[in-house]
Amino acid sequence: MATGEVRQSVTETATAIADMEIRGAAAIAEATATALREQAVQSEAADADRLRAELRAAARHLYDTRPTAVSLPNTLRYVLGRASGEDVDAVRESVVAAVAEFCDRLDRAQTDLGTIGASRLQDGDTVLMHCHSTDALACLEAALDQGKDIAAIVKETRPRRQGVLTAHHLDDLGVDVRFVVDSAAHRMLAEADHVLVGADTITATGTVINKIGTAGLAVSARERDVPVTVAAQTLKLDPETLSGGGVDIEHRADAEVLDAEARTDLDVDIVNPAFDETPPRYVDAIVTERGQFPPESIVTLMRDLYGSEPGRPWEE
Ligand code: RI2
Repeated sequence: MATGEVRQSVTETATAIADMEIRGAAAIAEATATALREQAVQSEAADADRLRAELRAAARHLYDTRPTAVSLPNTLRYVLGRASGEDVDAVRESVVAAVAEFCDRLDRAQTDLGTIGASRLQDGDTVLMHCHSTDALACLEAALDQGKDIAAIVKETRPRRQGVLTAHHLDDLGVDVRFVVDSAAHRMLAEADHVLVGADTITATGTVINKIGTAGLAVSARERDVPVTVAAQTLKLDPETLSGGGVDIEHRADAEVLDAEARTDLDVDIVNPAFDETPPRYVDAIVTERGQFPPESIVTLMRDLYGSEPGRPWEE
């Protein structure tokens, strides 16, 4: 199919995801679903097969933006798997309905997960957070709603400093926040009762793929006897890892680490992996909307939800 038939709303969403104007696994999922709906609504396809081909092309375009967060391919699976019907209007309507249902489930999942995660936090606790995760924040917000007094230590999260977003969010909620540079994490763990982070992807072995710095934080937390909770709705479970597949870790631009001026006359390789892998033994619980699980047992839930052969309908 000619690229021109991928609607502008899809290419704009893809660019916004690649540039991280839209970021965070849940936000990427919602934007991806919405872009597929716009493709269906705006399409001038003459028949059902043509519209399905356009949707697959739009999905490929979105898929190619960021490689690590599995919420993106899981969203494509959800919507494309429901693009059914004999004629073009029926396919269009099925996509619109699927996206509405998907976005509703996304919101409910985060609310339900928040309530479950909040049960792990006690009145008076201090929570140490890394990066910016709406799933992790949902747990903290639910704990506040339950009347618990929770304080936070927020890590800056170099290079893109998403910790600033978390600090703003918590400050707006009236939480007592201490903001620290990443290298202060080990020291500050002495004053924390919990580490609470999100996830971009969870593998079948219970390995947590999250923003770079999570793995080191989790290892330090174990050394300090601070429990590590990962808040991740089931959209973050990667069914392709059920058959042993790995997760592609995104490497981003040098300029995120050092700006052009700092790089002048500097002949070094800058390495900028956006994510790292935390082994399951350093994680106490993965909190999902279906309950909280020891990481080693997440494989059962993954199989129940996705089956063992998830497929890639956008490649068909
Ligand atoms: P929610 C973010 O990645 C962070 O790693 C965060 O923990 C994760 O997405 C999940 O975000 P990035 O998009 O879905 O900033 O919990 O690279 O909002």
